[in-house]
Amino acid sequence: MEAVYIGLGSNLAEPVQQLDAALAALAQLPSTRLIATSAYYSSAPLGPSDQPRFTNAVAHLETNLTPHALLDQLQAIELSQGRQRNSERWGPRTLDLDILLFGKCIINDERLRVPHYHMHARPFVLVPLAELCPADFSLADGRLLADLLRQCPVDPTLQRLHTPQLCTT
Ligand code: A4P
Ligand code: MG
Repeated sequence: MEAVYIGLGSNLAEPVQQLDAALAALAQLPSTRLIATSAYYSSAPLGPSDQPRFTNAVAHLETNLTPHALLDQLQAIELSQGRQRNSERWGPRTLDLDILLFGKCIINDERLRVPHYHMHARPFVLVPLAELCPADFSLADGRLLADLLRQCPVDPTLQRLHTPQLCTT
């Protein structure tokens, strides 16, 4: 089993409920266990500012799926929750599921970049991820999560919300 961390984000159609439903779906994935979830966090949108605030969280899974099979499953969950892909970069969405880390794998192909390419600069990813990881946790490329957190600009809009009930099977 590989330890995998998934970033969840939503800013449309009741974001908290979108994340609740997504966690329930992650808990049902084949050959996969939902181990833990971070608290939910609210923050101002990164990118176009004429869109609602985002709710974000990170989930820790263990899986026997391959990275690409997991991506297929995540995209199916996004679609089942009304995700519409359009051309606007960083635009609003009902649900975004990103593979942040997949064990110690480094992947760079046309479908997948892991570790996720923007995670090192995003407090709404690093802060919830750090809730789930030991203090000396390092990424596949050797960077320490604690160093990334220190170097990341502070987001004054980031607010911690509640911790969701863990919905394991
Ligand atoms: N892809 C490559 N690597 C990965 C990966 N590690 N995990 C590919 C998931 N997918 C990956 O994704 C486009 C393609 O990326 C996929 O087909 C997959 O093959 P997408 O979900 O269709 O597009 P996207 O989410 O719009 O792109 P991107 O770059 O992931 O968007 P971001 O960077 O997630 O930005 N502000 C706040 N506060 N909180 C947010 O969560 N999110 C965004 C979206 C903007 N502003 C935000 C937030
Ligand atoms: Mg995405």
